[in-house]
Amino acid sequence: MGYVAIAGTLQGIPQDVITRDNARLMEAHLADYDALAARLDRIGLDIEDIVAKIMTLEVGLPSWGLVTGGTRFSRYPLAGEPNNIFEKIEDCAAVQQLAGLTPRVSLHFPWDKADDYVALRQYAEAHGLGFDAINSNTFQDQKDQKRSYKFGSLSHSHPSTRQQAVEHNLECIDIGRKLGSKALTVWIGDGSNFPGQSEFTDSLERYLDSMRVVYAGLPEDWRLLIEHKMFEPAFYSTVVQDWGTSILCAQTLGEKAQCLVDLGHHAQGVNIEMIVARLAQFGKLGGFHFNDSKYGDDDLDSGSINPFQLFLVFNELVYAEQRAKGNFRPAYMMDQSHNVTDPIESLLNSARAIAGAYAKALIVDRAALKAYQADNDVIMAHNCLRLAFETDVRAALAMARVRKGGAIDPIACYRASSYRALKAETRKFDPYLHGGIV
Ligand SMILES: [Mn+2]
Repeated sequence: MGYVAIAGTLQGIPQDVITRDNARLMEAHLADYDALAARLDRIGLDIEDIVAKIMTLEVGLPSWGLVTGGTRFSRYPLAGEPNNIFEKIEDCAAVQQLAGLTPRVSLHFPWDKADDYVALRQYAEAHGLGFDAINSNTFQDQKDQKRSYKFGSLSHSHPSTRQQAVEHNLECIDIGRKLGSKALTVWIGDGSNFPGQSEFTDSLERYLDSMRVVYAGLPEDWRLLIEHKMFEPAFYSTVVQDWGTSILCAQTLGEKAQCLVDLGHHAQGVNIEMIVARLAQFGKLGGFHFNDSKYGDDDLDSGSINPFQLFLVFNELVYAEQRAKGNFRPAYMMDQSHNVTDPIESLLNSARAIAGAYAKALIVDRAALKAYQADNDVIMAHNCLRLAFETDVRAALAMARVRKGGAIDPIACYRASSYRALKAETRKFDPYLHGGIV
């Protein structure tokens, strides 16, 4: 294989590139850090505590997000993009090296199928990576598949199609066990395009019957994450359309079943942070798919459209974390489609946006907020959140990255490494090959 072993790990971005780029920026970074430390000190916070917390944040990378995405119109692939799961792992390792908070990869089957999962696990571990939730796929037909998912999968009207979809999910669990994963995420495209096409109640009943079999196949320490989505590909009704149906299903199935919130899967104007609070309050917040959107399920980079919403989501997560006293570990993952950017650069930006929202939520003065709320001092309660949101926390994020061996400016460092251009020399490239989510 074409990788070079450095200090026991296989590095995609040469260490000397990171060291050189950090040296170039270090003086300004330390000045910014000291200024932020002084600012936080004035409101009774120790910047070291904040940095230590940021360093605990872990967000999974989506294997399908390393390849250029596309729309139903077209896809414009990038020279040097990965062609298989091993090359995707290499790119994930580059993101992890620079960003320092993405130590796991979330796989999607059958897209990421490999001949030898023991070898895949060793390859990932050699790159300093583990595996997050496994995603099943019963929203597409695969070559040589016996029954079509055109009219649904786990909720299909025909028992043989449901059985096929159940078996695929059980196979995903089996693969996940070999890889050291601890969760299965199930999103189905099942629904209807026309009133009268299917019975809402019957199709949900069939879905639950199928999911009971999948649930029974879970190892003891696994979770089953149910991902809801309001519409698309079905445009009239969707079987698991919102968090209400999701939590009902999770409660029906049992303790290991929890809800996964994808930020792009809600109606415009829905208060997503409130959904997060509700799911956390009742112990059913299992995980996240971070992304951003302007119109629908746009899968844009986290924090690129509505960073205030991302902050408000983390404000609820931090509150839930504090209430739960250590018993709160939702699986944080990204789910994005990078159509016009280099996927690695988008993932680096997203990692920074997610960590930034978390850091800002950490510096909310919760005691003051509670007091303002109790006094119905609306402006000051609101300003309590605004003050945290408007604080520039970039120096704290950079310090967390540097202490993990990462970059002060991840994208500048990535570009300095010429990583993509070097990959373009060795990876095969077919501009007409369609892959990823299109
Ligand atoms: Mn998703």
